[in-house]
Amino acid sequence: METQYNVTPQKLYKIIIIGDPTVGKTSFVQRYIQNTFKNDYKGTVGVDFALKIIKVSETQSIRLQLWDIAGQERFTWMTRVYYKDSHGCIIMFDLTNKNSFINTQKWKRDVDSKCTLPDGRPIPCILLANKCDLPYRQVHQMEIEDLYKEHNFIGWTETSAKDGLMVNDSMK
Ligand code: G3D
Ligand code: MG
Repeated sequence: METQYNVTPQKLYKIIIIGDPTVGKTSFVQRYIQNTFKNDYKGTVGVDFALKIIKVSETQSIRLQLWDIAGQERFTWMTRVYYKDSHGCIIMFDLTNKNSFINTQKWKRDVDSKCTLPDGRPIPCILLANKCDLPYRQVHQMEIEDLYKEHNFIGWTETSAKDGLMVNDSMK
């Protein structure tokens, strides 16, 4: 929510990250916010928040609030609450897990059916193909290209939360 009483108003953008369990959502957020990759934490429960302040010009910065669905990766009434008032959405899958790719369509439909921008347009969604550092892929570039177009994502890219590949670039 945007605070009305801030002395130096900075726009706050709520960005949600969704996708099947274990595709790398939490790792991605950690990489982006702290530039670390940890192997040892265990799946969190509930919702995790992370905040990043981004300088967009000499005089202007914005606040990105990242919502990590953290262990609630099911389609329930809960997701509606989680999606509410978001400005942008990251839908992630794991390149080595075909099912997680197929399910990105469900995630997209779930967002679009439950939530829009205030003006009624769909929440802009980017599609991230994570774990591109791993050799054995189950999803081919052509399939991603087709799905991204057909389901009106604003873009897609391969990422590696592990190696920090395309993490900052995709967020920009
Ligand atoms: P989630 O939040 O979507 O459920 P996590 O996913 O961030 O918890 O990551 C799930 C597992 O995938 C973790 O492995 C994590 O280390 C691994 N992972 C995340 N991103 C990458 C990546 O880009 N490359 C590779 N190779 N692995 C990744 P563990 O073994 O800890 O369960
Ligand atoms: Mg997680």
